Amino acid sequence: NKIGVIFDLDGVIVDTAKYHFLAWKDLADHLGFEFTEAHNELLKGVSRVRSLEILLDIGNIELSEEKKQEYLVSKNDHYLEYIYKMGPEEILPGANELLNTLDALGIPYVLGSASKNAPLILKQVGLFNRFAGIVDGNSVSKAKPDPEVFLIGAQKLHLLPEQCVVFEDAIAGVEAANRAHMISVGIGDAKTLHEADFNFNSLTEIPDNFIEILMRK
Ligand code: B16
Ligand code: MG
Repeated sequence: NKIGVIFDLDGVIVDTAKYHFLAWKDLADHLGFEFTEAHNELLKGVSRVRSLEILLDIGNIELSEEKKQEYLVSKNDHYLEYIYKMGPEEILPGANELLNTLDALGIPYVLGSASKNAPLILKQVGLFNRFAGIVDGNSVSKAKPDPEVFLIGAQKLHLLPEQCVVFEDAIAGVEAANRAHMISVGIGDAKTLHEADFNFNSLTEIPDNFIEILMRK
């Protein structure tokens, strides 16, 4: 049977969460409150605007729209300083191997990320040209857990949602895939991502024949 794959970016292909953390923490420092790695978990898979709202809630801070816009820009500028230092060595273990397997089987794949920086990040790590399409934070009007990002991904794959397999590391992303009626594969803690159809701790733990088994379903 025909299938296609949609990959989340942060937490599946690369770990940019650590750079988001550094940039958000810097803003929290500036605003005078503590922002921890545990807090950062709440921002995974969430849009930039929503991330700022969550951060301000943590610090119990209210800002004008104008100030918020200013901080969104400065946070992203700071974040991009880290992104411009990224290279292919930052591709997460197992990702290249999985893409090679998909290529060998002739299975198309696209990106489905909340990040507006997704094309740049893929270029930095040398994967931009491998994807058949990119759906990112610039192409959607509704953020995950809304299924929009993955439904556009299915269109780019020329496949029905039921024929799409989504690799996700965030709860909101798994929920978006499920709401889109796609096959959801959770990458990370299985307890956290228990709503996924399949769970693996990392891409390296996916069995060699996993994709072929999905094709037979
Ligand atoms: P940006 P993903 C998400 O990427 C990140 O997990 C999330 O922490 C971030 O806020 C969001 O992208 C937006 O990123 O500020 O670059 O537009 O996991 O959906 O690939
Ligand atoms: Mg993610």
